Amino acid sequence: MSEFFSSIPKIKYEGKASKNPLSFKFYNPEEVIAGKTMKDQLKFALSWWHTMCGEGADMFGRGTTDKTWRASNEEERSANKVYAAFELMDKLSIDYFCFHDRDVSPDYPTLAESNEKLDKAVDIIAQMQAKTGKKCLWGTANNFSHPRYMSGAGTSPYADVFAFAAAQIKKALDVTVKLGGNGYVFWGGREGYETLLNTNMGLELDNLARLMRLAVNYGRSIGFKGDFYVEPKPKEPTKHQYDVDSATVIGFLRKYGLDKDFKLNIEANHATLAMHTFQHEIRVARDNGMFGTIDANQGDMLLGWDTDQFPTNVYDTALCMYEVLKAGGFTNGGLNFDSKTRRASFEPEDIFYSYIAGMDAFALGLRIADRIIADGRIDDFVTKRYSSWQSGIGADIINGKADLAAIEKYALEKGEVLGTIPSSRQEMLEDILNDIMFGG
Ligand code: XUL
Ligand code: CO
Repeated sequence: MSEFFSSIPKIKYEGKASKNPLSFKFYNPEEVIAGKTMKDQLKFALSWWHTMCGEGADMFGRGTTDKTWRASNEEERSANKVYAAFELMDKLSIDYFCFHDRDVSPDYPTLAESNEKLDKAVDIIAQMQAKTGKKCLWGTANNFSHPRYMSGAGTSPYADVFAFAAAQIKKALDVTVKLGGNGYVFWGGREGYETLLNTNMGLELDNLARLMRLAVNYGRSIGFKGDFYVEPKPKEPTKHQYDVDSATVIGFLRKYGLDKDFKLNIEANHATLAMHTFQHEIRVARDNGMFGTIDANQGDMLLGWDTDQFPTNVYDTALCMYEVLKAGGFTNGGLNFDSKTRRASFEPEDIFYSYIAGMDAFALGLRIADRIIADGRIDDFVTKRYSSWQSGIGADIINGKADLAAIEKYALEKGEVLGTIPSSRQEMLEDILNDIMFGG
C-alpha cells in the first residue's frame, strides 16, 4: 500500500526555537517529565471518527474534504482507513487509537452483515497493531447515528431498539477485547429527551443502567479487565442529555451500583457546554476516585455548540494536566483527540498541523503542570488556607468529636470571626500562575 501522506515526513521534535510548522516544539516523546516519558504521561490517541471519517459536512453544506482513502467500495474504504490511520500514527508518534464500531466499518443492511464486515476490518487493524505496536485506548458503539436511535438507544421507549443497541455493544466489546483495548466508552448520544410530555424519565434511566450492567457482565465474562467509562455531556444532540456532567454521572453510577466498574471520560468542550471549566470536571472525577480518561478538544466560548476544535489554549491544558498529575497520571486512560480540523482546513496536511497543535499544547500543559507542582506556591497557599482543619475545632469537626451543641458553645465563646479570616488572594495566585508559565 503506497503512502496516503507521501509529502509529509515523520514529525520530529525540534524544540521551541524551530520555525518548522511540521515539527513538534514542545512534545518530545522520550523526554522524562514528572517521572515518566512524555509519551507515557500523555498517552495520545487518534480518534477514528473525526480523523479517518469526518469529511467536514455540517447542516449547511456537504463535506469539504475527501476521506474515501482512494477506495472504490465500502470494504476497501474500511481497509484503507486502517492503513491511513497507522501511517498518521506513525508519522505523528501517536501510540494509541480509539473508535466507534461504525467508524471502522459502516452499517450494512443487516446486523449480521455489519458484524461480519466489521470483523474483516478489525482483522486488518489487529495485523497492523502486531506490525507496529500501536495500541487501542478504547472502543465504543455508535448508538446514535442510525435513524433507529432517534428516540434513544438504552433509553429508547421501544424494547426492540434497546435490544439492537445491546447487540451492537456486545459486538463492540468483542472487538475492543480483540484489539487489546483497556477502555470501553458510553457516550449517550441520544440518551436524553426533548419533552417530558412523551417521556418516562424514570424508566429510561433505569434502562440505561440496565444496559450498562449487561455490558459490564458480558465484558467481564470475556476477559475485559479495563475500565468502562461514561462521557458526560449536557446537551446536543438532545436538548437534555441524561449524563449532564461529572457530578450527575457519578450520582447515577452510585445509585445503580456501577461505580466500581465505571470511571469518567471527560471531554473539554462538554465541560464548557455544562457551564463548567475543564479543570472542574476533572477535579470532580478525581475527588471521587473516578477519573479515567480524557477527550481533548476545545470549544468556542462565543458558540453554544460542540465545535470539537483541536486544543490550543495552554491555560486549559496546563490545568488539565495538573489534575491528571495530581490524580497519579493515567492508568487505563489516556488523552484522545476528539477533535476535528475546521471545515475550511480541508487539505490533508491540515490533519498534521491540527495534531501537532494539539499535542504541543498538551506537551506545554504537562511541562507547566509539572512546574506548578514543583514551584509549590499555589499548592502551599491552598494547604495553608485550609490549615484550621488540622487542629482545634476544625479537627474536632472532622473527627466527629464535636456535636452541634459543642460547636455552638465554641462559636459563642469565640465571638465574631470576620476580622480573623484572611483574603483569598485570587489575583495574586493568577499572577503566580502567569509567573510559572511565562517567567524566566
Ligand atoms: C460526541 C463525542 C463522541 C464520544 C464518543 O460529542 O464526544 O464522539 O467521544 O462517542
Ligand atoms: Co467525546
